Amino acid sequence: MSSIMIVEQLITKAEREPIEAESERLPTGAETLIEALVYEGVDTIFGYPGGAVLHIYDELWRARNRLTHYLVRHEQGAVHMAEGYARATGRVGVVLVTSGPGATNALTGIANAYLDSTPIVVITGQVPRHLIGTDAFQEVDTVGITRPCVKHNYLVRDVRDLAAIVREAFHLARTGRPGPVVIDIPKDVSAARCAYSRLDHVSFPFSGKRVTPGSGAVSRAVDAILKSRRPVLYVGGGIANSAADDSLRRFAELLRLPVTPTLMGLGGFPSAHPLTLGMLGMHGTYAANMAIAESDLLIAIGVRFDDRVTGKLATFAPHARVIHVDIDPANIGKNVAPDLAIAADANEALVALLSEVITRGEHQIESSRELREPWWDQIRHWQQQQPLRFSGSFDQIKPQTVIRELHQLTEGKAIITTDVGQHQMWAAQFYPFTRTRQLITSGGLGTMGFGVPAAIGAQLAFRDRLVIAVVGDGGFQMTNQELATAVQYDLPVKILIMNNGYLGMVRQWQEMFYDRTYSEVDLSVSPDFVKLAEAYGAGGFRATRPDELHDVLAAGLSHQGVAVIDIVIAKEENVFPIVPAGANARDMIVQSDGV
Ligand SMILES: Cc1ncc(C[n+]2csc(CCOP(=O)(O)OP(=O)(O)O)c2C)c(N)n1
Repeated sequence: MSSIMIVEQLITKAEREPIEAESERLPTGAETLIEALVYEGVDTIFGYPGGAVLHIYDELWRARNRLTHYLVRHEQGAVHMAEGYARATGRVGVVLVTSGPGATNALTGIANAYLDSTPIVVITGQVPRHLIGTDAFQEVDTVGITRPCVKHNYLVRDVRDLAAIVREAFHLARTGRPGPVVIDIPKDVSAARCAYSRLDHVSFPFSGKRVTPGSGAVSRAVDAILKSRRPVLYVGGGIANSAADDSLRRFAELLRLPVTPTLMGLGGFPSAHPLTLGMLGMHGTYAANMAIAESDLLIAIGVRFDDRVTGKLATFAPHARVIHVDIDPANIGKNVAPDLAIAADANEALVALLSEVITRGEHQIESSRELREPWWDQIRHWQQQQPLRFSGSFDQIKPQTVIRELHQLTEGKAIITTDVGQHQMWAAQFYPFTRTRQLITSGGLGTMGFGVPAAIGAQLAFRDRLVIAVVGDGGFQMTNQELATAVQYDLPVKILIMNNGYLGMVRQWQEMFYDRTYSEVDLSVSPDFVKLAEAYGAGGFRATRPDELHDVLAAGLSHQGVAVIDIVIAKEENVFPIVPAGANARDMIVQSDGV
């Protein structure tokens, strides 16, 4: 937040023109907002109307040929759709909701976007200025309640600031470490008239400035990397955000460095590449976690040392020196103090590292590779010793099989969104993602209910691609009303419910760490998901036996419209490996009895 505050103080406001409130010829705040959005290239808005945004909705109707509004069924869905759209495309997702409950319903999505560095702009209505602070109908302090989970937010007090604020908001959302920006517009401001500022005249002192890596730091990093015997490249969501996947692959291949992605980093490095160790962290692979535990040098790029990755910080990578590359200086040293920090865009840093390595010459590169041959022997040993595995079953559908089957049927090409829970981890482990923006999941906040609306947003961006939401029976019931949105706009998402009749991930923890006391995790009373799908006008499919799985999945995936595929899986299957919360990699539990 701190760097943004500085930006705010230095931002040059748009040239203001005198208010002429009486003049009917001048545009209203609502019109100004629409023009400013169009100027930013926005053609898609997810939203839900209400009293405080009626002027804006009225104007939106007139602008419907230029801006398409998608009416959701709950404001949380609107924000997740905007996130899905932004994560699939790299563009800024846009949301419009009303004051009070509209804003509070949007809050979960805003926090989700903040933790996953997703660029969105959320426009909220507010009560008229003279009623602010009076506990007026549908009044909440939106700026106050969103402050801790936005990159920046605004209460627009003067219609003359509106155009400049919109420009600034988009700039902030998409630059540096991307994130959510909220613009709160009182109803009377959206009605007030003024000549809007010439949008192309708004300037930002930092807009042309790129955060480039310092050559001294790059050179020291290359020294350390070339000399290291047990290095690991630990990469996260920053790879997708800075389109650094090509540079990352070239860098890893040149020095033959092992790579482990976080959940958010999956796809940033091809999952089937011989240099990948698979995901690290709580449900990471044995090889990835052991490599971190034994590493002498962590090259951390676009990551934030999240506790689901590090476990107990004091024992995380105990022998490693750390190089941390991050575009957000506030992220560096937040959890782990690095030995060397490079505050820069991940791609620029990788390009600089790559060219520095090349200048060192063939000989140094070759001897550095040779230095690490024993390290690769050790890694291959771990991989053979404990690969990701699970036992098959003749009478129950195993969730890991479902994901493998899904991978085969989609030829590994689908965009996959997920909810949060066991199914999310199985998708991460068993669907080999090959490119950035292919997996869209709620990593930081861990928001159940994310998967379905995020899939709708991604499908809207790519109408011809196969977009599949892999969800649990719990999370699905948090946002399944958005089936109506998908059907209304003919967005043919496929929803794969991994139905275990439980809040599976919580049940697993209760089984493993609370003596099998299954407290309040039973979801055996749930709707018939096939009938529910049909009630919404979607296709409904169900498999309960292993011999049905292939055909049911294939039929559901090739269904023309929206489809819900209910797969009844083994109820008490667990996700392995697991590093218990707060433990370290060496405490990893790799399999359960009988598996
Ligand atoms: C909104 C929200 N509430 C609670 C949780 C805590 N939580 C994490 S996983 C989980 C269980 C999810 O169950 P389900 O959606 O059925 O997926 P499964 O784990 O069975 O695959 C819960 C309750 C959460 N992540 N998000």
